[in-house]
Amino acid sequence: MILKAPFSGKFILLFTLVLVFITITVARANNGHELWLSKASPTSVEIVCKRKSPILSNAIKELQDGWQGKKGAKLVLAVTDDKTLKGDGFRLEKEGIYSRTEAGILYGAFELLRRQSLNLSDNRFVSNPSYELRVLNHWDNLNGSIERGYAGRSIFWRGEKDLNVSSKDLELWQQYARANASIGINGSVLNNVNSSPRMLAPENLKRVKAIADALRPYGVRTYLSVNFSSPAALGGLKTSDPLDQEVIKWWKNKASEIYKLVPDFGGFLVKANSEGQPGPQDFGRTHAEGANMLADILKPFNGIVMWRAFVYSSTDKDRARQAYSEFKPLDGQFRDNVIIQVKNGPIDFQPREPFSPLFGALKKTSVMPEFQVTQEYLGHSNHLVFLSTMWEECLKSDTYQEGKGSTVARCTDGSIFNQKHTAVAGVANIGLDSNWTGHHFAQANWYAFGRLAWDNTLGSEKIANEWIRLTFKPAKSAVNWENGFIEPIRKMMLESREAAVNYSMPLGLHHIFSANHHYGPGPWWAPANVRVDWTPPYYHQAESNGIGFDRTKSGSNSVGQYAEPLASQLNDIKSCPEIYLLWFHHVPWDYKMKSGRTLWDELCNKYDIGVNQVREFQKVWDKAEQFVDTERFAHVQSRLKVQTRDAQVWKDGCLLYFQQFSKRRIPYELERPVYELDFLKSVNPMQLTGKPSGEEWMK
Ligand code: GCW
Repeated sequence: MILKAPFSGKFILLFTLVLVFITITVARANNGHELWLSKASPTSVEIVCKRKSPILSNAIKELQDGWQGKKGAKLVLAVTDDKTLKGDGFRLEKEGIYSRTEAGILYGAFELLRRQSLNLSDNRFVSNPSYELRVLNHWDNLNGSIERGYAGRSIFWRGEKDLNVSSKDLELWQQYARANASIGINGSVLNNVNSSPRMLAPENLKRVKAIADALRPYGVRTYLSVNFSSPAALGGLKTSDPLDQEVIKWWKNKASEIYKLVPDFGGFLVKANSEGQPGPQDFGRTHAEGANMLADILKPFNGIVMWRAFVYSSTDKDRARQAYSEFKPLDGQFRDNVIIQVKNGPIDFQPREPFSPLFGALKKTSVMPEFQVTQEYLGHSNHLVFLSTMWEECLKSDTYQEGKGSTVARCTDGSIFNQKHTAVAGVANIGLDSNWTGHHFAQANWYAFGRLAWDNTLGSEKIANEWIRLTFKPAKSAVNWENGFIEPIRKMMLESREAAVNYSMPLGLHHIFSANHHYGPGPWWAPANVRVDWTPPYYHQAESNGIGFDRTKSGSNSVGQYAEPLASQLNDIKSCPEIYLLWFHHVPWDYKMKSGRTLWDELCNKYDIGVNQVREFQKVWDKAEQFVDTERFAHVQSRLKVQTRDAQVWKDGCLLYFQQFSKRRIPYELERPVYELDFLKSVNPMQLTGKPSGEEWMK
């Protein structure tokens, strides 16, 4: 088109302005889908790799697409039998990446690229994984919903009527596998531990095969959660008794069917005799008998059984004691391809729990920690909570089971006990939301889980630092990037879990949620038709003389499940760390805390500090506006508002409720409550300040 001279100047100017505007807006919009893997344009690199395989092709592709090192460098990728390397460990040398496994070379490639992005110069070292199996547990149901999922629907399932595998599915699964590989995760359990027997139906297994095929080129093995009564419920047998020959035959056939489709299938995850799930005890058999039956069947295929220790009955007087009571006597009875999967704490993924006493206590059995990446008890995907510090706290806790220094990490990674398999699991926080995890900062929890699974000695500060730098890239114009952005954001992340503890359950309080959504406060919540061990008063035990669960020797004696000298330390109110005080002790309201305050005043202070911490996070984030793309900025800003309101609700709800027992004033120097207790009791906290989780709520 030829423009007439008088208009052309203006037109071109306008056109250019519009173009610039669009470019800036598009460049500044970032939906977070790329996670920590956004790419800068690469320089050239020559890769020499004698072997050919899908995993190695991916390693080569990653290096070629992301190389930030010396232009034209030559890099060798080679599988070696170097004995200093363990499992998928790798060695980075100036001239190449070496590992005993192909997956190890892929991990080495990602590590090298990460170090290039972070401008780290020392790129010659050996890195061995802490755990052999680094597994995400998806609590995804076949109908596409996700139990305790807050980032949209399942990436794997959308109902049994729609099992067709689309090219979009394949693309997403591949992106998912790549993200996992970039942080060393090498296994995925594709479905909920509350498993439908239908999971093992042939139609569904066909889809499992398609998923496994998509994950395999990134070194991610596929596992399934199985329902223990599948032989009866799906197979039509009369029983699912693990010692019944027909039942054993049924499982054998099922296993061969699976391995025909997925030759490198990882194995089964089982939630048995827990929260209404069937299990061996239904037939008078033990957990060991149930687990061993499956283990024997999977053994010839090199499969494993991850058997959960998350069991408790409604009649026992202390839920915190039950997993230990059930499993400790079975130590030594499990096959070597059974791994007992133990939640980090003795109850259930609370904002803070002491470590589970099973760690280090099972000495002849493989034990794997289970962490929860999804924020069931930590504000769902509405709250910014960096969980790495919580997991680090658990991993570094000293169990004293084999003397000083027997940390949870060392008790589970093979350093102390000679376990055949070592493993760690994280309950995934991933869904169909375009940013994968609902909250942009929840991506950091996925990242942190992988990094800690690879190296359980890593510090959260290092992990946060890496994640921020890889996830947010400075605009060319950004000044003061380090002190204006990295530093305050890292500080906020590192503080965020303690903030969540402060505004929800400080000083060892736990499980004081309203109802089953596990979102807002409900220390009062105790409907007559609900099992008492699902109601908050069971856990906080508040009354006019004090508050807290007496688990000392004169109480439920859960302290007795810990090794000395820890047991005595926890048992004595003076030496019990205050962060666990109300977990282990029933404490008078006027008890003198280390700060010199009474327990009541201290509790008020903690809640108040928690609210103020989140208000501070809002300021930190607002100041970060100039450094972040508009889309992610607005998203996080909006959720911080929700978090602040929720923190206020937590503080007011808990303090006003507990005040009815303490009959003491909220210290005058603290901010006053803004809600009425009756009002908070009458509303659903999810509707009050939060929003439905998932992407739709931004619309
Ligand atoms: O945390 C509780 C959850 C249940 C979950 C269970 C478990 C999958 O409230 O939703 O079920 O733990 O870990 O099995």
